[in-house]
Amino acid sequence: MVKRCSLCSAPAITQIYETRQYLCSKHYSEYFERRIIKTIEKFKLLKNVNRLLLAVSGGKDSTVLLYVMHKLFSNKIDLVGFTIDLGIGEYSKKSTEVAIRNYRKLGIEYVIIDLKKNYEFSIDDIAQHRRKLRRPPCSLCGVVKRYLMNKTALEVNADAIATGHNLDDLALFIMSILHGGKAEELAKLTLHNPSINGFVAKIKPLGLVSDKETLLYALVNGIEFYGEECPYAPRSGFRNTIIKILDIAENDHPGFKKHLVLNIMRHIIPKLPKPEGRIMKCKICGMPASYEVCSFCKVKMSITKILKNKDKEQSDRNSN
Ligand code: Q46
Ligand code: ZN
Ligand code: ZN
Repeated sequence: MVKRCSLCSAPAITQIYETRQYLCSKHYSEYFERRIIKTIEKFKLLKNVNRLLLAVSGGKDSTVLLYVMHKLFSNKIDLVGFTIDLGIGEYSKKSTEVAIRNYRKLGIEYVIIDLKKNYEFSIDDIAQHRRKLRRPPCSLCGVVKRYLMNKTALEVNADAIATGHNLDDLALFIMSILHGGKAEELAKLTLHNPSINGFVAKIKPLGLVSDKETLLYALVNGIEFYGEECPYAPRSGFRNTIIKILDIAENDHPGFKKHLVLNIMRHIIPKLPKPEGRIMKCKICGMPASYEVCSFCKVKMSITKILKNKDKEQSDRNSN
Protein backbone atom coordinates (compact mmCIF):
# COMPACT_ATOMS: atom_id res chain seq x y z
CA MET A 1 0.00 0.00 0.00
CA VAL A 2 1.28 3.50 -0.86
CA LYS A 3 2.20 5.39 2.28
CA ARG A 4 0.73 8.88 2.54
CA CYS A 5 2.32 12.06 3.87
CA SER A 6 1.36 12.56 7.51
CA LEU A 7 0.86 16.28 6.84
CA CYS A 8 -1.02 16.46 3.54
CA SER A 9 -1.80 12.89 2.41
CA ALA A 10 0.18 13.20 -0.86
CA PRO A 11 2.27 10.07 -1.63
CA ALA A 12 5.09 9.83 0.92
CA ILE A 13 8.72 9.58 -0.23
CA THR A 14 10.33 8.92 3.15
CA GLN A 15 9.80 8.40 6.85
CA ILE A 16 11.54 10.52 9.48
CA TYR A 17 12.93 8.26 12.19
CA GLU A 18 12.65 10.80 15.02
CA THR A 19 8.99 11.69 14.58
CA ARG A 20 7.94 8.53 12.67
CA GLN A 21 6.16 10.89 10.25
CA TYR A 22 5.82 10.01 6.59
CA LEU A 23 6.57 12.99 4.33
CA CYS A 24 5.85 13.88 0.70
CA SER A 25 8.49 15.66 -1.38
CA LYS A 26 7.22 19.15 -0.52
CA HIS A 27 7.08 18.51 3.21
CA TYR A 28 10.40 16.63 3.13
CA SER A 29 12.08 19.66 1.51
CA GLU A 30 10.62 21.93 4.18
CA TYR A 31 11.77 19.55 6.91
CA PHE A 32 15.31 19.42 5.45
CA GLU A 33 15.51 23.21 5.17
CA ARG A 34 14.24 23.61 8.76
CA ARG A 35 17.04 21.30 9.93
CA ILE A 36 19.62 23.53 8.20
CA ILE A 37 18.12 26.68 9.70
CA LYS A 38 18.10 25.07 13.15
CA THR A 39 21.77 24.08 12.83
CA ILE A 40 22.71 27.58 11.67
CA GLU A 41 20.82 29.20 14.55
CA LYS A 42 21.94 26.77 17.25
CA PHE A 43 25.63 27.00 16.36
CA LYS A 44 25.42 30.72 15.36
CA LEU A 45 27.02 29.88 12.02
CA LEU A 46 26.04 33.14 10.33
CA LYS A 47 26.75 35.50 13.22
CA ASN A 48 28.44 38.62 11.79
CA VAL A 49 28.44 37.13 8.29
CA ASN A 50 27.42 39.59 5.58
CA ARG A 51 29.26 37.95 2.74
CA LEU A 52 29.69 34.21 2.46
CA LEU A 53 31.92 32.19 0.14
CA LEU A 54 30.30 28.87 -0.82
CA ALA A 55 32.85 26.19 -1.69
CA VAL A 56 31.17 24.23 -4.49
CA SER A 57 32.75 21.25 -6.22
CA GLY A 58 29.74 20.43 -8.38
CA GLY A 59 29.07 17.26 -6.35
CA LYS A 60 25.89 16.49 -4.42
CA ASP A 61 26.65 18.01 -1.01
CA SER A 62 28.15 21.33 -2.04
CA THR A 63 25.49 21.79 -4.74
CA VAL A 64 22.69 21.21 -2.22
CA LEU A 65 24.50 23.66 0.07
CA LEU A 66 24.48 26.22 -2.75
CA TYR A 67 20.74 25.79 -3.42
CA VAL A 68 19.65 25.76 0.22
CA MET A 69 21.75 28.78 1.18
CA HIS A 70 20.50 30.63 -1.89
CA LYS A 71 16.88 29.78 -1.11
CA LEU A 72 17.07 30.62 2.58
CA PHE A 73 19.61 33.45 2.84
CA SER A 74 20.22 35.21 -0.49
CA ASN A 75 17.92 38.05 0.59
CA LYS A 76 19.97 38.60 3.77
CA ILE A 77 23.62 37.95 2.88
CA ASP A 78 25.82 38.18 -0.22
CA LEU A 79 26.66 34.75 -1.54
CA VAL A 80 29.71 34.08 -3.71
CA GLY A 81 30.23 30.67 -5.29
CA PHE A 82 33.75 29.29 -5.49
CA THR A 83 34.97 26.36 -7.55
CA ILE A 84 38.48 25.08 -8.26
CA ASP A 85 39.20 23.25 -11.49
CA LEU A 86 41.72 20.89 -9.90
CA GLY A 87 42.85 19.45 -13.22
CA ILE A 88 41.64 15.91 -12.58
CA GLY A 89 40.85 14.96 -16.20
CA GLU A 90 37.18 14.65 -17.17
CA TYR A 91 36.11 14.66 -13.52
CA SER A 92 37.24 18.26 -13.01
CA LYS A 93 36.03 19.40 -16.39
CA LYS A 94 32.51 18.07 -15.92
CA SER A 95 32.09 18.94 -12.25
CA THR A 96 33.24 22.52 -12.90
CA GLU A 97 30.78 22.80 -15.80
CA VAL A 98 27.94 21.65 -13.52
CA ALA A 99 28.95 24.18 -10.86
CA ILE A 100 28.98 27.02 -13.41
CA ARG A 101 25.56 25.98 -14.78
CA ASN A 102 24.14 26.09 -11.27
CA TYR A 103 25.67 29.50 -10.50
CA ARG A 104 24.18 30.87 -13.71
CA LYS A 105 20.80 29.29 -13.06
CA LEU A 106 20.65 30.92 -9.63
CA GLY A 107 22.18 34.19 -10.85
CA ILE A 108 24.86 34.01 -8.19
CA GLU A 109 28.26 35.76 -8.24
CA TYR A 110 31.08 33.22 -8.59
CA VAL A 111 34.85 32.71 -8.85
CA ILE A 112 36.50 29.83 -10.72
CA ILE A 113 40.20 29.05 -10.22
CA ASP A 114 41.92 26.87 -12.79
CA LEU A 115 44.80 25.30 -10.85
CA LYS A 116 46.93 24.42 -13.87
CA LYS A 117 46.51 27.79 -15.57
CA ASN A 118 47.05 29.82 -12.43
CA TYR A 119 49.65 27.77 -10.58
CA GLU A 120 51.24 25.57 -13.29
CA PHE A 121 50.38 22.23 -11.74
CA SER A 122 47.30 20.05 -11.43
CA ILE A 123 46.16 17.27 -9.12
CA ASP A 124 46.75 14.88 -12.05
CA ASP A 125 50.44 16.01 -11.98
CA ILE A 126 50.53 15.39 -8.24
CA ALA A 127 48.96 11.93 -8.62
CA GLN A 128 51.37 11.01 -11.40
CA HIS A 129 54.34 11.86 -9.18
CA ARG A 130 52.89 10.67 -5.87
CA ARG A 131 55.91 8.45 -5.14
CA LYS A 132 58.38 11.31 -5.43
CA LEU A 133 56.10 13.57 -3.40
CA ARG A 134 55.68 10.83 -0.78
CA ARG A 135 52.10 11.78 0.02
CA PRO A 136 48.81 10.52 -1.39
CA PRO A 137 47.02 12.84 -3.85
CA CYS A 138 44.08 13.47 -1.49
CA SER A 139 46.30 14.80 1.25
CA LEU A 140 47.98 17.32 -1.10
CA CYS A 141 44.67 18.10 -2.80
CA GLY A 142 43.34 19.03 0.66
CA VAL A 143 46.24 21.47 1.14
CA VAL A 144 45.50 23.05 -2.25
CA LYS A 145 41.76 23.37 -1.61
CA ARG A 146 42.14 24.84 1.88
CA TYR A 147 44.71 27.38 0.67
CA LEU A 148 42.73 28.54 -2.37
CA MET A 149 39.49 28.73 -0.40
CA ASN A 150 41.06 30.97 2.21
CA LYS A 151 42.91 33.11 -0.34
CA THR A 152 39.76 33.63 -2.40
CA ALA A 153 37.67 34.40 0.69
CA LEU A 154 40.16 37.13 1.63
CA GLU A 155 40.18 38.48 -1.93
CA VAL A 156 36.38 38.73 -2.19
CA ASN A 157 36.06 40.06 1.39
CA ALA A 158 33.98 37.12 2.57
CA ASP A 159 33.37 36.89 6.32
CA ALA A 160 33.16 33.09 6.23
CA ILE A 161 33.51 30.06 3.98
CA ALA A 162 30.74 27.44 3.91
CA THR A 163 31.66 23.88 2.94
CA GLY A 164 29.40 20.93 2.12
CA HIS A 165 30.64 18.56 4.85
CA ASN A 166 27.74 16.47 6.12
CA LEU A 167 26.99 14.27 9.12
CA ASP A 168 28.60 11.21 7.51
CA ASP A 169 31.85 13.14 6.96
CA LEU A 170 31.92 14.21 10.61
CA ALA A 171 31.15 10.70 11.93
CA LEU A 172 33.91 9.27 9.72
CA PHE A 173 36.32 11.91 10.99
CA ILE A 174 35.57 10.96 14.63
CA MET A 175 36.06 7.23 14.05
CA SER A 176 39.32 7.75 12.15
CA ILE A 177 40.71 9.98 14.90
CA LEU A 178 39.70 7.57 17.67
CA HIS A 179 41.19 4.64 15.79
CA GLY A 180 44.46 6.56 15.41
CA GLY A 181 44.43 7.25 19.17
CA LYS A 182 44.86 11.00 18.68
CA ALA A 183 41.92 12.06 20.84
CA GLU A 184 43.19 15.66 21.11
CA GLU A 185 42.58 16.02 17.36
CA LEU A 186 38.85 15.70 18.03
CA ALA A 187 39.04 19.36 19.03
CA LYS A 188 39.04 20.08 15.28
CA LEU A 189 35.51 18.69 15.03
CA THR A 190 33.26 21.69 14.86
CA LEU A 191 30.57 23.19 12.68
CA HIS A 192 32.11 26.62 13.18
CA ASN A 193 35.81 27.40 12.93
CA PRO A 194 36.09 31.03 13.96
CA SER A 195 38.31 33.41 12.04
CA ILE A 196 41.79 33.22 13.53
CA ASN A 197 45.33 34.27 12.60
CA GLY A 198 44.35 35.48 9.12
CA PHE A 199 42.30 32.38 8.36
CA VAL A 200 38.73 33.19 7.37
CA ALA A 201 36.00 31.51 9.49
CA LYS A 202 34.64 28.20 8.16
CA ILE A 203 31.15 26.83 8.67
CA LYS A 204 29.42 23.52 7.91
CA PRO A 205 25.66 24.17 7.58
CA LEU A 206 25.02 20.55 6.43
CA GLY A 207 26.95 19.10 9.36
CA LEU A 208 23.89 17.52 10.99
CA VAL A 209 22.15 16.16 7.88
CA SER A 210 23.20 12.83 6.45
CA ASP A 211 24.45 11.80 3.05
CA LYS A 212 21.14 10.05 2.28
CA GLU A 213 19.02 13.02 3.39
CA THR A 214 21.09 15.37 1.23
CA LEU A 215 20.78 13.08 -1.78
CA LEU A 216 17.01 12.87 -1.32
CA TYR A 217 16.75 16.66 -1.15
CA ALA A 218 18.77 16.98 -4.38
CA LEU A 219 16.60 14.39 -6.15
CA VAL A 220 13.19 15.70 -5.11
CA ASN A 221 14.18 19.25 -6.03
CA GLY A 222 15.64 18.27 -9.41
CA ILE A 223 19.02 19.76 -8.52
CA GLU A 224 21.71 19.02 -11.09
CA PHE A 225 24.93 17.71 -9.53
CA TYR A 226 27.92 15.75 -10.75
CA GLY A 227 27.55 12.25 -9.35
CA GLU A 228 30.79 10.59 -10.47
CA GLU A 229 33.46 9.98 -7.89
CA CYS A 230 36.94 11.47 -8.17
CA PRO A 231 39.29 8.83 -9.65
CA TYR A 232 41.67 9.35 -6.71
CA ALA A 233 39.05 8.83 -3.99
CA PRO A 234 40.18 5.92 -1.79
CA ARG A 235 38.02 2.95 -2.82
CA SER A 236 39.20 0.32 -0.44
CA GLY A 237 41.02 0.07 2.81
CA PHE A 238 40.37 1.24 6.27
CA ARG A 239 38.28 4.34 5.47
CA ASN A 240 35.69 2.30 3.60
CA THR A 241 35.48 -0.24 6.41
CA ILE A 242 34.63 2.54 8.87
CA ILE A 243 31.97 3.87 6.48
CA LYS A 244 30.40 0.37 6.37
CA ILE A 245 30.51 0.04 10.17
CA LEU A 246 28.83 3.43 10.59
CA ASP A 247 26.13 2.51 8.06
CA ILE A 248 25.39 -0.75 9.89
CA ALA A 249 25.13 1.14 13.19
CA GLU A 250 22.82 3.74 11.60
CA ASN A 251 20.60 1.05 10.07
CA ASP A 252 20.24 -0.85 13.32
CA HIS A 253 19.95 2.29 15.46
CA PRO A 254 18.60 5.24 13.44
CA GLY A 255 20.17 8.46 14.69
CA PHE A 256 23.46 6.75 15.63
CA LYS A 257 25.67 9.09 13.57
CA LYS A 258 23.95 12.24 14.81
CA HIS A 259 24.22 11.16 18.44
CA LEU A 260 27.87 10.19 17.98
CA VAL A 261 28.74 13.63 16.57
CA LEU A 262 26.65 15.62 19.05
CA ASN A 263 27.84 13.62 22.07
CA ILE A 264 31.48 14.13 21.12
CA MET A 265 30.84 17.85 20.58
CA ARG A 266 28.96 18.26 23.86
CA HIS A 267 30.85 16.02 26.23
CA ILE A 268 34.36 15.38 24.93
CA ILE A 269 35.53 18.43 23.00
CA PRO A 270 34.98 20.96 25.84
CA LYS A 271 37.42 18.90 27.95
CA LEU A 272 40.17 18.93 25.32
CA PRO A 273 42.92 21.56 25.07
CA LYS A 274 42.16 24.13 22.36
CA PRO A 275 44.28 23.59 19.22
CA GLU A 276 47.02 26.20 19.12
CA GLY A 277 47.63 28.24 15.99
CA ARG A 278 50.81 30.15 15.27
CA ILE A 279 50.56 33.58 13.65
CA MET A 280 52.94 33.72 10.71
CA LYS A 281 52.97 34.95 7.15
CA CYS A 282 54.34 32.74 4.41
CA LYS A 283 57.56 34.35 3.22
CA ILE A 284 56.76 33.36 -0.36
CA CYS A 285 53.09 34.21 -0.86
CA GLY A 286 52.32 36.34 2.20
CA MET A 287 49.32 34.25 3.14
CA PRO A 288 48.73 33.18 6.76
CA ALA A 289 50.80 30.15 7.65
CA SER A 290 51.82 27.99 10.58
CA TYR A 291 55.44 27.87 9.39
CA GLU A 292 57.83 30.20 7.50
CA VAL A 293 56.67 28.75 4.19
CA CYS A 294 53.02 27.70 3.90
CA SER A 295 52.05 24.14 2.98
CA PHE A 296 50.70 25.25 -0.40
CA CYS A 297 53.95 26.94 -1.44
CA LYS A 298 55.87 23.84 -0.33
CA VAL A 299 53.66 21.61 -2.48
CA LYS A 300 53.91 24.01 -5.42
CA MET A 301 57.72 24.15 -5.19
CA SER A 302 58.06 20.35 -5.00
CA ILE A 303 55.75 19.55 -7.90
CA THR A 304 57.02 22.32 -10.20
CA LYS A 305 60.60 21.14 -9.60
CA ILE A 306 59.59 17.57 -10.53
CA LEU A 307 57.73 18.78 -13.64
CA LYS A 308 60.69 20.93 -14.77
CA ASN A 309 63.12 18.02 -14.35
CA LYS A 310 60.79 15.81 -16.33
CA ASP A 311 60.61 18.38 -19.16
CA LYS A 312 64.39 18.69 -19.14
CA GLU A 313 64.86 14.91 -19.30
CA GLN A 314 62.41 14.81 -22.20
CA SER A 315 64.16 17.53 -24.17
CA ASP A 316 67.59 15.90 -23.48
CA ARG A 317 66.22 12.64 -24.85
CA ASN A 318 64.81 14.40 -27.92
CA SER A 319 68.12 16.12 -28.70
CA ASN A 320 70.12 12.85 -28.42
S1 Q46 B 1 39.00 15.78 -5.16
FE1 Q46 B 1 40.96 15.83 -4.20
FE2 Q46 B 1 38.77 14.70 -3.24
FE3 Q46 B 1 39.84 13.77 -5.52
S2 Q46 B 1 42.00 14.05 -5.03
FE4 Q46 B 1 41.05 13.32 -3.16
S3 Q46 B 1 40.60 15.19 -2.08
S4 Q46 B 1 39.09 12.55 -3.81
S5 Q46 B 1 37.01 15.20 -2.12
ZN1 ZN C 1 2.96 16.45 2.46
ZN1 ZN D 1 52.78 30.48 0.69
